[in-house]
Amino acid sequence: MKRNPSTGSSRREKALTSIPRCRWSLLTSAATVGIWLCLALSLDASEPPPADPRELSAGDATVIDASRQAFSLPVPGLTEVQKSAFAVGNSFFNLNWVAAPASTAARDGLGPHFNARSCSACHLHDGRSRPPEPGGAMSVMLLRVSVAGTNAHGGPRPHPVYGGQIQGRALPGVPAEADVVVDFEPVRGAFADGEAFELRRPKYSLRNLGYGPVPANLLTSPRVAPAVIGLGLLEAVAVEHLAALADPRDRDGDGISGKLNQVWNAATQRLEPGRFGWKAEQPTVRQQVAGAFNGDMGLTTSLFPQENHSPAQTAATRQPNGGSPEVSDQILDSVAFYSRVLAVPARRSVDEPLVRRGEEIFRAARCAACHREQLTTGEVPGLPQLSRQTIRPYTDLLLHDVGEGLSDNRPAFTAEGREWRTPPLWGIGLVPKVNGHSFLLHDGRARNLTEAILWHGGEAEKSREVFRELPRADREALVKFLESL
Ligand code: HEC
Ligand code: HEC
Ligand SMILES: [Ca+2]
Ligand SMILES: [Ca+2]
Ligand SMILES: [Ca+2]
Repeated sequence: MKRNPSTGSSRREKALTSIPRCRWSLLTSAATVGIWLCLALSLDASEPPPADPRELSAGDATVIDASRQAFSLPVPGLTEVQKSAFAVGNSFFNLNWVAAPASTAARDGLGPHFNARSCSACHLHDGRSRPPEPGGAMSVMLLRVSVAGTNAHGGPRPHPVYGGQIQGRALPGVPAEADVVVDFEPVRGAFADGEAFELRRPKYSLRNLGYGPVPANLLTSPRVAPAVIGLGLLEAVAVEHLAALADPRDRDGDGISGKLNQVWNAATQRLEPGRFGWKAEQPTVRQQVAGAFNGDMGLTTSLFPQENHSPAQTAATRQPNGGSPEVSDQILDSVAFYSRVLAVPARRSVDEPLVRRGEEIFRAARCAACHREQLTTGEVPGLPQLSRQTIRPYTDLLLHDVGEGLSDNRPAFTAEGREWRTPPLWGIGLVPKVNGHSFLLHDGRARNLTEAILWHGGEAEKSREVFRELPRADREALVKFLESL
């Protein structure tokens, strides 16, 4: 099969950088022989199976797998030490944490307030979660809350009692904060060819409030859990590269702006560009993971040493904890490592005529102005397979105004209500296989790809209109293209 000459040469460089970790070169005293053997071996080992370069969504960090496990595989070529860190991370990602005190001190400290007992409860198979059935309460997605104003770092200002997130579950003897019930109202429209469609707009209500009423003007932001693939690569794109894609004042007048969020990094104690989460509110994977331990599971880390309850939640403050912190740095780091090195599955059906037609439409409709087809990663120490890769994530990691219809009216650092981070589209076609559903967008309101596109407004309104005006066959081609990602 055809091979991209540029990936060929970067592979050679990568093989060279991985020599020091090669057992062969350590075992042999004839260094040069060892190096050449090692080079041959590592070339062999790190080379992905032959594939069309367009299928390699994540360069050397791509895996060829379209099964239910497609999001759960490590990037190829991890060292033995890295493989064991991955295995530890994997087990703590899937583990059900328990209340303290427990005989198993390494995994106690859950709650008192929490949304789920494990990471994988929401990120099932390292994938994506879904909204409840109409009229049901959230269980694998969450509601961020805040009040007007900002905190000391310019981020959302937590509600004085309920904090920054509603936790719907609690340990025995502690009130849960609330059930977040979701209802939908229909939004009707039609394609230009006359075919009607119906979208659904979610409405949220808080029931069974455990700590008193909330103000009517409480700011809320519902979020489903995104898939956890390719994050080490997204973390490795140089800030300058992203900044060069940004056009906050739309100087080039194409109707698309795009800006980096500037968020608080709790480790460096500085404002830094945000990359992770639906509003790019987290600067690093590690902080996102520590935030999840804390906010979603009630587990403290060295990064976030305070439990997630407020002083007013007295029943919660009286609960025993699972150590200080409850999650050791070693466990935090292994779960963060795991979350960074989950690979991206290769594309499928790239040469099918319908898929290729869809790809042309994707470009012609200027979807790629935000869902950028290619980015390049910088250097990641110890991980040559993430370094200097040409990746096809279909995101620019920038915030865009996508219209009032999608607004949560809740600012988060520099992100306004209507602004969301362009989500990566790699792997999106495998969500039904991995997670058994096709719900999309930050709150899972879209029931399929077509509905997701139809919700685009604001800077993406022109793109949406191009889609709405397409003949049916072309709309299907665009969807087929997205399904091939
Ligand atoms: C209650 C459901 C839930 C649980 C439990 C949960 N997450 Fe998440 N996860 C989410 C949501 C929702 C988001 C998006 C957050 C946002 O937009 O602010 C997210 C985002 C992420 C991201 C960033 C993905 C991206 O593309 O930006 C990572 C990494 C992540 N979670 C890892 C974890 C880990 C590790 C754990 C366990 C320690 C965990 N999550 C537990 C719901 C959950
Ligand atoms: C102005 C930037 C922009 C343009 C142009 C744009 N998008 Fe998006 N897209 C976004 C943002 C931001 C979101 C997330 C919105 C949300 O979740 O509320 C999104 C979400 C999506 C999603 C759902 C992703 C997920 O993980 O749930 C799909 C699919 C998608 N876009 C496809 C397209 C297609 C196809 C086009 C062209 C017809 C397009 N987009 C044009 C910015 C853009
Ligand atoms: Ca705890
Ligand atoms: Ca709370
Ligand atoms: Ca512009």
